[in-house]
Amino acid sequence: MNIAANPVVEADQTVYLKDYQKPSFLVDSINLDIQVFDEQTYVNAKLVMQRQTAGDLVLLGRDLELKSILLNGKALSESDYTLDAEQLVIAHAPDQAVIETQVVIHPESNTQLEGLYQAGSDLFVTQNEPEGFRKITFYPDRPDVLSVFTTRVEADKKFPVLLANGNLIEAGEAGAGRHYTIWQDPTKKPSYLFACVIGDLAVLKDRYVTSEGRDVALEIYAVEKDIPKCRIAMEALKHSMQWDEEHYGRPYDLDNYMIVATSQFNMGAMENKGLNIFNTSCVLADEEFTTDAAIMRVQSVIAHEYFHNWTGNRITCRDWFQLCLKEGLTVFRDQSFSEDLQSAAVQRIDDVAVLKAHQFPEDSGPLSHPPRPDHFVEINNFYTATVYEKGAEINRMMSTLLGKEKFRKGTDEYFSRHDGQAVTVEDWVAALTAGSGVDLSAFLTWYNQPGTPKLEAKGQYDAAAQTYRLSLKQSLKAHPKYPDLKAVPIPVALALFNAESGEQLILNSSALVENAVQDGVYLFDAESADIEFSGVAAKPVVSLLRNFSAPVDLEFNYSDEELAFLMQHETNGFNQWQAAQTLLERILLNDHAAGIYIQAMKNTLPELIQKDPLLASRLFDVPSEGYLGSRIDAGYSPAAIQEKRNALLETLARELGAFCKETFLALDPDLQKEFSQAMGVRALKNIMLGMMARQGDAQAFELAYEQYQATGNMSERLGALRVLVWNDAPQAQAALEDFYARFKEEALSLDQWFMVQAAHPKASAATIQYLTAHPDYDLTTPNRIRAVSGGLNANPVNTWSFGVQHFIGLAKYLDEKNPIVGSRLLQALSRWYTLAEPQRGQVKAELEALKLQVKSKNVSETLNSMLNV
Ligand code: B3K
Ligand code: ZN
Repeated sequence: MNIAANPVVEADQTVYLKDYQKPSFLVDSINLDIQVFDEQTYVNAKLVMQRQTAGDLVLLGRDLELKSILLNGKALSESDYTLDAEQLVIAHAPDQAVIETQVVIHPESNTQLEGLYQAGSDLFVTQNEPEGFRKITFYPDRPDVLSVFTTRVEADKKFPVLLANGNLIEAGEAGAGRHYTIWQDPTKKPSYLFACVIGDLAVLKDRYVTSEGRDVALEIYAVEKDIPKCRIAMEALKHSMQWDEEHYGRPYDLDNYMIVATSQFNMGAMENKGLNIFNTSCVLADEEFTTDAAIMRVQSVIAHEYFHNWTGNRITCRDWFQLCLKEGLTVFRDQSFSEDLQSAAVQRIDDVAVLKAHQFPEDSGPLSHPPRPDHFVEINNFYTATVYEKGAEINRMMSTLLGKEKFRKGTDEYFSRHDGQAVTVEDWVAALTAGSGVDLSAFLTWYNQPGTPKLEAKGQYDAAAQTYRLSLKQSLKAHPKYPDLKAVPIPVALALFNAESGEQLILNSSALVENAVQDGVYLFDAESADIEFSGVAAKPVVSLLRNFSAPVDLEFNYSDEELAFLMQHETNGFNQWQAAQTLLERILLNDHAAGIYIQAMKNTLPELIQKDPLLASRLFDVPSEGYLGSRIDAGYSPAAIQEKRNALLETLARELGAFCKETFLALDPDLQKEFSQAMGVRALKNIMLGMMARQGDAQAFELAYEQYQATGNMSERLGALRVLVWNDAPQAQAALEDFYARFKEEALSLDQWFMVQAAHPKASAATIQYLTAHPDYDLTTPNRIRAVSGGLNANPVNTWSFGVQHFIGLAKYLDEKNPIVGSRLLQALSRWYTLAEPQRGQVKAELEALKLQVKSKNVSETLNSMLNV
């Protein structure tokens, strides 16, 4: 009857936070009947609705073929409602309205991976956050409409697994070789948390008994051959359940928890109530097939989605502007969980490295937005580093300020006030304030304005008075859309050290939150302030922003010697690493000499390698070319940065070469008891191999090839493969062929084969052409696209030459096929305006030409913002 056409981009489709209005109708219950056939799927829905405020009854729907609609049992004709590409509106609906619709949808040809879609020949899954449910049926598809879902799923018996959220209440035959199940979810939830799965999958089962005595059935579904790779995820799930009970007092609330793995997924995973759907990359973990980093990521994403059960599902967002309410808090929770799994310092280092490499550049460029944006065109474009990672930092700051106990009182208050509700960032901060007894309302400013604050600090020692004075100043770069930027509260964690002995001093200052202690925090909430420390017998070395206590850009004129001192004596591992990073950045961007860093490494490493090999490995992190580029706002030359960085790597290899070889030969990951330690040893050995190869050690390639062949561990195998391939070793081709033969049936491992070649520093347009024309390259699988594009983007010199065509071509293709992924990948070019001419003008012209060709809201909005500099 009616086919809603593809949405057309109109002049202004901007949605504003200030325009929020309550929905006029709520949904008490929904009964869904989903019948999947090869060529189409029938969806029948019955919504029991009640008026809440005056206004039309609005049902959102996209790409739905409407077969029939009934209101309170009476069929409606086309004149009874208005229907366009986005919604069906019934004016003057009665206060009690039972709506029954029948629609036809086409998951078998849904390439956007949103709504219900076919993911390979044996599987159908859903992805409904943020606005996918409207592609399944007509519904008030917004997070502030919570309802009880009962779902019947029917399909051919070639799909033995039929899942939906909640409890299985019925299953049976449906005739003609078909069967069905009926599921009821007792918890009221918004439609973005609805999920169903139809497929041929095997299952790994386990159980967990909650602190309340609830016996929960745990199930992870994957293709048969991947079931052994689900064990680490299962352990992580049980661990997460226990962790949330211990740290937040939150037990699980249903009788089952299911996870389904699919290789076709736009992002990492999705927290649908009781039925998570995961990208295989975030659930399959096995040392033979996946790297240590991937194993850590699996554990953290499992925890993240599980933690959403309370922060996101039981308490959800009132509207999508509040996305960071659930994401920022849940990321903070999963980061804290991961700090318990490995070296806590390294977890913090890795989290901050992501923040600095992605969020800081985002916040200083044309895609900058507040953690809680106040307008958008396409909400899918706002699943950003700012919403997630900066959002997490805001929560971390409040938790640092409150300390464990008060923060817990605050979160307890939040859960008891708002369980079952759809709320705002203001509600969260108010509950934390009420529970802890500490006014946190000033932190709302962090949520509402964009930009990374600059924190300038100066220190002055007065020998006669034995005082040390620290002067602080904060500022934000002017932003055209936010003229009214305010000072934000910045918790500054700090320490003073005796410059001679390296010992940490007791802090004496009435200004500190924690006074007369070794570990102090100062809450800096003005535009400028001075703090004085008394009883300081000699000029100290100060360490600022310990553990990265606030997401700010710190400027303090440390001498290189002081940074080297902190590398050796700081007891906070994060600041130890940060000191090394600052030193390296100065060497690379300001031409400082490398000698001090090298000496500090020689002094620090022998002991640290024994104590925390993972942290030791991170001290070798030389800031990436991409990160260095992001520190330059104009006249950026990727080639000049590459040259400098290579020169530094040569120097390091020369100066540390002997030490590296010795360490490589002495270390054995199999002698380590803890996973974190073994992972550190593997990381160190791979770095050492790289150094030896760069130094031209004749034995390096042999040792790498030996490691490649002898190991059964993916981190070791891939580490060796990288050294061989990136240095064009004689064994490189043989190793690549071997890797392909070994792993051609293992999609995640094969992604690494693509990535390693795309990330070759000397990759060319021909390399990318070869990879994207390879029979295993697959434009319907985001993981594979990301493997090549991400690899290519590891070398900015390549990104900004032949890479431009690659990313523009992809954006053009994905604009129609999968705009969520297309928009995301295009952001690789978002810092085009910082390039030196003529590159700047060339890329700009390409982007402007692209703008005339794209149609999706996703890609158009991103392009418009990118070009608006
Ligand atoms: N909430 C989902 C993200 C959905 C993204 C939609 N484009 C995963 C997560 O953050 O847990
Ligand atoms: Zn999340």
